[in-house]
Amino acid sequence: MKSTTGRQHRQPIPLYLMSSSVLQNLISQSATALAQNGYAILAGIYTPEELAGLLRTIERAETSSPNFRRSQDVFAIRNLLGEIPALREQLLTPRLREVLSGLFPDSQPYLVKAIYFDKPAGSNWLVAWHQDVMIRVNHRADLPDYGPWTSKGDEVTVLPPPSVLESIITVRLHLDDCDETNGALRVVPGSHRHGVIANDQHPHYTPRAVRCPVPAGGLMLMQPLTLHASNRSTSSRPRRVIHLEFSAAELPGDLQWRELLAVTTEGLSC
Ligand SMILES: O=C(O)CCC(=O)C(=O)O
Repeated sequence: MKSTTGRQHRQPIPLYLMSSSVLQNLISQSATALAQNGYAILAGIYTPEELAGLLRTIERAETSSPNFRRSQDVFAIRNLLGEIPALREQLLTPRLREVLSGLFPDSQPYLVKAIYFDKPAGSNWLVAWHQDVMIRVNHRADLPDYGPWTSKGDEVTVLPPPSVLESIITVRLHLDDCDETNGALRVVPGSHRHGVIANDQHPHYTPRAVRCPVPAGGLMLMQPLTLHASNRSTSSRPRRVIHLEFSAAELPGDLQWRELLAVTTEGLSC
């Protein structure tokens, strides 16, 4: 496409068309940015065909389980890879493997949580400032540095010690182009370095917030302790995201991540 000045407009080349060494270099820069700022964006990791395949699998899923929660303003699928096992192989593309190797250079990460969020066009769903501080585990246990605990049905969550929260990297795969009109996350750069921040302290941090637009097929990487929020949608486009959390941390005793899947050569498996 030519601009009015006659200069050629170049679309950035998606990472899925670049050589492995370029990809590795960009992943390494993103890992550094993630450690420093608590977030980073990697565009062009999934091809349009891969995204279409993921969406087809999600759309065909049987939705009767209580983990599928649909309202006018949001459709969420909790325990996504437990509910739709076909996604386990589809998600773990060679490029996602490269991303994980770059983010966890010295250890083998596990998938510890997966959620699908569809914020439909015009959705009123907004998410207030928060950090993701609770982890989902298999049962309650009397452990130093773990707590408070919450239980609802068979769902048990706990606030773990900081080392566990710091071990988690969130990888949000965007299935649609996402900008400020359809619910791009806002984050406070560097807030992950301040531990758990009390709600009444959030206003000291949020004036420094930045917005994180991500093109379809791109990843937003985030530390769970990064303060984040998202707005209502004023767009006619949906914002569909697969939210994955990875960690290489072992939990103590027989406490275990509730959704634990190993990253293997076949995909993500029990
Ligand atoms: O997807 C969103 O807009 C918000 C999700 C979120 O904040 C979270 O999963 O912690």
